[in-house]
Amino acid sequence: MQGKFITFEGPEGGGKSTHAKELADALRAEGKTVLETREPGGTRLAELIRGLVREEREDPPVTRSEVLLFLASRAQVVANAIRPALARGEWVVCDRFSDSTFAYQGYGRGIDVALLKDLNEFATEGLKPDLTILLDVPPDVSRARLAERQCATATSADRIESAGELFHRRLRDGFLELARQEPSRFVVIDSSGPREEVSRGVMKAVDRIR
Ligand code: Z5A
Repeated sequence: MQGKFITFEGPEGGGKSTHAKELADALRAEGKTVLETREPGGTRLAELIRGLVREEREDPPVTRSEVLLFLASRAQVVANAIRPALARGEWVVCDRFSDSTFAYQGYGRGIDVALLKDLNEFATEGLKPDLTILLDVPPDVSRARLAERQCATATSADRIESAGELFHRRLRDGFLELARQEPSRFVVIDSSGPREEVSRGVMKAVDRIR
């Protein structure tokens, strides 16, 4: 039996990592085998690519390289981790996936979204999530949560987090547009409210694919 594939998407600070982990733990508590992974990353080579795209550097990737790096990371994690887990009948919970490319590099950076969808089809060999949970937060909430975290962990914003206000508005609108285009795959949850409420929304969304 083929497993189930769930992705978390949305702007930074929406709680994707928090809720992906919580969901994976809840599914394990039900006795399911769960692969918890993330993008970019999820395999050794893909984690190396993650470092390349996120760090501040003197020669940052131009937008076209950025696209290809994210897609290279995705091709690795799909072929070497996600597809094998699904074939074993496991549940896969992934923190970001294809919709992040459409939102960040497409709506955010201005690359043609239709072209990105074709390139993504090549990288994933057409793999699509059974369910995508979009944790939606407005840019001011996103900024406040990131600032709080940076303060608590004494870190600074990475290369993508530091993009300007307009970029972050286009990004959020882009995610919402993607959700409007595929209502049967997406569930949009307002993630600016209390954590427990978001958790309940996530579990309700997952009931759709059980
Ligand atoms: N990227 C791309 O451009 N193209 C692509 O194709 C892909 C990715 C796949 C990955 O960074 C970067 O790569 C990302 C997109 C780009 N750009 N940036 N920047 P990442 O994976 O390291 O970071 P992220 O995905 O943006 O995650 P994040 O910043 O860690 O946010 P999050 O995972 O959504 O949130 P969190 O870590 O669970 O929570 C953030 C904080 O808010 C934390 O302190 C929580 O305790 C708090 N939190 C969470 N929920 C709540 C609620 N409900 N109330 C109050 N506080 C909360």
